[in-house]
Amino acid sequence: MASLKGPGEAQQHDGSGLRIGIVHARWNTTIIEPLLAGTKAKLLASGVKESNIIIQSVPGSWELPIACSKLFSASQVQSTSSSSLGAGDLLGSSTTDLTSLTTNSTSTGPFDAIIAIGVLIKGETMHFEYIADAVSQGLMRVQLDTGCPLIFGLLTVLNEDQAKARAGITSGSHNHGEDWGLAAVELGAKRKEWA
Ligand code: DLZ
Repeated sequence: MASLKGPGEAQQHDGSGLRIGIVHARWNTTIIEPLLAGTKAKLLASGVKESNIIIQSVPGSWELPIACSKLFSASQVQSTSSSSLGAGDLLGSSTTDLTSLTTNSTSTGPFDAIIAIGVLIKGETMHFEYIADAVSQGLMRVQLDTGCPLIFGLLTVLNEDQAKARAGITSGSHNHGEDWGLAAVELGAKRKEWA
């Protein structure tokens, strides 16, 4: 029986003309890694070219809103930027920094969607609540300010088991990164229709 949860059946969207940015945090790397892999797998399966997937990393989830904002601006501005967020993604090939975004990248032009990926695991203090709230609000603000769909790939979980169950690591569990990849393609394609 189909699960109550999840985005439901959606029509397939063609990602072949899309340019997608991914910004991921490095905190909780063992969870981030499969989420990133699941995201990328669905982008590629939807026809997004590998050269059109640009991956950036930041230390933690707190940095996701500013990085998404800067990544989008850099993709719009064709002049050379001297800033760098210190890239170093977990999957290798398409990692870039903001300088190469406008100079060396195999694809250019503004992103059709950006996916922000982070994993916040609740600890003993109020840290989790503050970061979860601020990052959620920040990502929504970037999305509305830029008009670029920003996919919310932020897990806010109470413990490591919950995180693993959402990264497809535990047996029978679903990798939420796959949903984020599909959402980016759907919103990227719709954004072109809405333009
Ligand atoms: C400091 C911190 C803590 C305690 N926990 C997490 C977490 O569970 N997930 C995450 O993505 N980042 C965490 N961070 C790091 C902050 O997001 C941020 O990178 C630092 O406070 C530096 O600004």
